[in-house]
Amino acid sequence: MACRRFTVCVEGNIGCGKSSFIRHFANKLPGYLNVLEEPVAQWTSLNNNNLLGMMYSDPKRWCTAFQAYVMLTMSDGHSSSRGASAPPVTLLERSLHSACRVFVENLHKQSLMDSMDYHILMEWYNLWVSDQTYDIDVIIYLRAKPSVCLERVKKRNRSEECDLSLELLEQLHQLHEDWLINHKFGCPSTRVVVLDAEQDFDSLMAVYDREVLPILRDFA
Ligand code: TTP
Repeated sequence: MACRRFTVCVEGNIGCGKSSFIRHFANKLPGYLNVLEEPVAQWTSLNNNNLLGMMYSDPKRWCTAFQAYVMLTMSDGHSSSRGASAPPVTLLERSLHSACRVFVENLHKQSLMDSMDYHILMEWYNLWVSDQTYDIDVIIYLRAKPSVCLERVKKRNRSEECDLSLELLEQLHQLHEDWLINHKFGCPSTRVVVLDAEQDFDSLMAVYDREVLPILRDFA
């Protein structure tokens, strides 16, 4: 019989270090965690099309198709936390929630997404999240200044993000803050743990171990 397990989701701006966080714990607790990295590879190879790149090149034309596909791939991730054979804890990189509450909201706010498209995506979102499959037990918010995120984005040099601006990171930062700190929109979890993600890699991993391992092990 399908059953829900403990679900922890890591959120934060583009470039704040979610992937490093996820990989760190995947290596630390093998077998205990169902780790779901964000499916960026699917977004860059849909029927041999790089939909992420198309969205950055022409957002008005492609943002709705892109966000609809992101939501679909994210919903698969949430579903995999069900099932008797799943490990006890699922660690998700991002969620259906941030795809909507942050990215869809921002595209609409910046008049890049048409209002009709926005309302349709939101109706899908509301339908999905009425099911408890999409509930999150703990959100870990990796909080970093947009300027720090931009440095990291430049350093990793993902081709689709070559023109990514500080302005976009500031908009997305504000929406993460509104969502997770100021509670302006519904939050899918009653527990949000905010971690300063601005330090160097080794200091960060030490902080993450201290703050996050007890949360993950709590469920054993
Ligand atoms: P992120 O989900 O922020 O992943 P990341 O690889 O930047 O994370 P980190 O550096 O913290 O490890 O974004 C991945 C790319 O997908 C980025 O270019 C933003 C884009 N994106 C959207 O445009 N809309 C969305 O709904 C999501 C989830 C991502």
